[in-house]
Amino acid sequence: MRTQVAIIGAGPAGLMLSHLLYLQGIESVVLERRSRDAICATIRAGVLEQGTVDLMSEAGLGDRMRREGFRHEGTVLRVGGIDRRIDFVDLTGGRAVMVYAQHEVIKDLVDARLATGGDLRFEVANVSLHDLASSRPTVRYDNLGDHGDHGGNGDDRAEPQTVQADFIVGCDGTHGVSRAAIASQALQTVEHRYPYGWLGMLCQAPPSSDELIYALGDDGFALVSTRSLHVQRMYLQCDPRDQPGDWSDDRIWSTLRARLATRDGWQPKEGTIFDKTVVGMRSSVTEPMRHGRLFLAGDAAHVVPPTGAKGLNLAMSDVRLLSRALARFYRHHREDLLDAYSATALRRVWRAQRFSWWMTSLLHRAPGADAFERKLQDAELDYLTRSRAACTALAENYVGLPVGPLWD
Ligand code: FAS
Ligand code: PHB
Repeated sequence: MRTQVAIIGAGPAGLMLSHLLYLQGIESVVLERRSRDAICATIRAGVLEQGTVDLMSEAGLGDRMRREGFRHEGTVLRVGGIDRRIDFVDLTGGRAVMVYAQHEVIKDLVDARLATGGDLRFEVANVSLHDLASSRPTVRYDNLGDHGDHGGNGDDRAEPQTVQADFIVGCDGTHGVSRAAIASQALQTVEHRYPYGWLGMLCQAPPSSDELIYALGDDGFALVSTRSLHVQRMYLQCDPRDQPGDWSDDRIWSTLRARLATRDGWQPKEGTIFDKTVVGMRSSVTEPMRHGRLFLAGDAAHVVPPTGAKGLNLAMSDVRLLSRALARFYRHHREDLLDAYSATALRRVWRAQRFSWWMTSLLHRAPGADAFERKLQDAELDYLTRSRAACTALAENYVGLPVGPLWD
């Protein structure tokens, strides 16, 4: 079977790329190892930066996001029980963020792709990439699912399949096969691990706040986010080796109350916790993001700690760039943007890495930090909460640096 672009992975990167290529009249096949239900139920990110909101709208995917998402024009930093509001709109000339869960974005993208005849193949296995240096790279895989009703080619034989493409794009996340298909000597991966993780939970409760609260208490970080008027998302710093079972509901709520306490007695609105996960924290970047006819996008190429809410948004900015480059290739037979993709994407990736590392280091208590490091952290927080310039730097990175000549 032949196509123009073979995409590995139906996460935000793979699905948005497939949709953007469709809008440019470029055909693609998306190969996903999990089921449609599984990817639509994966609880992950929650914040769309301005550029992602604009991309969703421009791509005709913004209706439900605008109806069911929450535009947040600022956020609250709570340090030592004292609040400092970061006013995004004032500090960035009108830019803001949208709180709209990643799995909702996935649902919108899957619906849009299937409604426009997109070739999404779920529950594939044993994906392998071949002939990446040639002009006819191929992907081999086994069908495990029934593709008859998932917009595939209706061929649900359980035998090895081969897709020949002009290009392959690895959107298969941090544990995918695409990056591994590139010889290690052709890549450089740098990584930084943090000495803490996040316990994330979902609970049935009303919102505790109109805006997100990023809090630093004496013993660590806490974050109050939201999913709807009835489901709330909260996180707290934990040991990266913790398991969800190490955190009883009582322990979660007592820790959140302590880290979010203010002098006027503020407390989170509690409710039934129905989902708990522990995620480790690391920063990782693989360079270059291209090898012959294979391109990498999203978590397949880079991972950031979730504090700055950049992971999903970086995936979207990668595929916005790549879709434009592929469109220029097919429309004008020019490869200049394809040749520039890796360097251009990596400039934005490293800006997001820097911001995510800075926000994470600032708002977590590092075990083993010495007295000087603690004092330095307090001084940085004190400067941030008193300086408009420092607040502007946080705001412009959090809402997302504008896309365009100035920044790319
Ligand atoms: P994804 O990992 O989302 O998607 C990759 C897809 O490829 C998956 O569907 C996978 O099943 C598929 N795949 C993998 N291997 C394959 C193979 N061999 N063959 C076929 N398919 C394959 N970011 C934030 O901004 N805020 C957060 O709060 C946040 N929380 C997170 C919590 C967790 C537990 C994790 C793991 C990540 C979190 N992230 C968060 C980051 C996350 O949102 C990613 O940045 C985002 O999903 C990146 O999207 P993709 O690059 O599409 O990768
Ligand atoms: C979320 O709502 O999942 C969320 C919000 C802000 C972050 C990270 C995660 O920085």
